[in-house]
Amino acid sequence: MSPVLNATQIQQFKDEGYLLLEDAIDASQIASIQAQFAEWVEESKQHTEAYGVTMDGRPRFDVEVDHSPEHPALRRVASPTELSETCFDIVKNSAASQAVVDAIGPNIRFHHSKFNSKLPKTSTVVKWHQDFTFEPHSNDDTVTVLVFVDDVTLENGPLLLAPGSNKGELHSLWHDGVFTGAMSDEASAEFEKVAVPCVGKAGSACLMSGRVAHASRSNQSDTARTLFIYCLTAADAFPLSPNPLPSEHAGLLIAGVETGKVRGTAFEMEVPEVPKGASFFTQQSQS
Ligand SMILES: O=C(O)CCC(=O)C(=O)O
Repeated sequence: MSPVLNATQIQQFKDEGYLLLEDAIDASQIASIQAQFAEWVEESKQHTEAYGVTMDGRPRFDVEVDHSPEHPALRRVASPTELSETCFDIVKNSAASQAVVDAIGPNIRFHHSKFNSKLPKTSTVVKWHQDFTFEPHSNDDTVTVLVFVDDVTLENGPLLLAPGSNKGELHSLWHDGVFTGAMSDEASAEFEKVAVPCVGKAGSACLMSGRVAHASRSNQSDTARTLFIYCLTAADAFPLSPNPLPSEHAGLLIAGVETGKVRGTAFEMEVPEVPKGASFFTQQSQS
């Protein structure tokens, strides 16, 4: 595929730690994953707690505490590239993935994938964190791609980003000996002051540096906010801790070539806790 980012966009990604890309995914692929997600929501109505199983034995589908058949709150599907050809295809072949190649390529590897959903009027929130401190690598060329499966609006719990925080410190997710998956209240309050919402039409994608601080509030609107999220890394960024969302596709080269090299950047951080529950929402509920 030819490059999709120009030099200004690449610089913006480097400076601010994120970039919104419109029309990053084909309309037919979005329609397909909307239909797939709707089926999973129907299925979730038969469950009262996390269900299904992924390759490490943890549940694949996770529901919020306010989930019920009348008010479904399916909040997470783990490793959907194993379930959906369309998801796998988006990872291997989309303008969103090409943009990652443009930003940190040419050699790019798949790390993990998931859906995060906030169905209408559900309580799911994401506390302030950086992805890198959940999934450290030998260097920080790691990018999370958040595909908008629905239109994301100011009302339905958009991603909030702290521009430029990718250049700052790696904030601890450990507090009083507990891995809470969230930054301290003090750091979170500082990021709240500068938070920028990332909104756009279904089919857009937000590229987010693994180091940028982000969060999101609950969806109190009548429209769903579902994201298909996947993480890509430079091929020479080697994982330093177990994959929190292992899958049969982890480590797959999706662009470029194997170089047989590992590259390091200097940083210091605490080793994350491998999740025991269905998702990081369980870890964040401990803070
Ligand atoms: O679903 C969200 O709003 C946030 C997603 C997120 O925090 C992540 O992908 O790391």
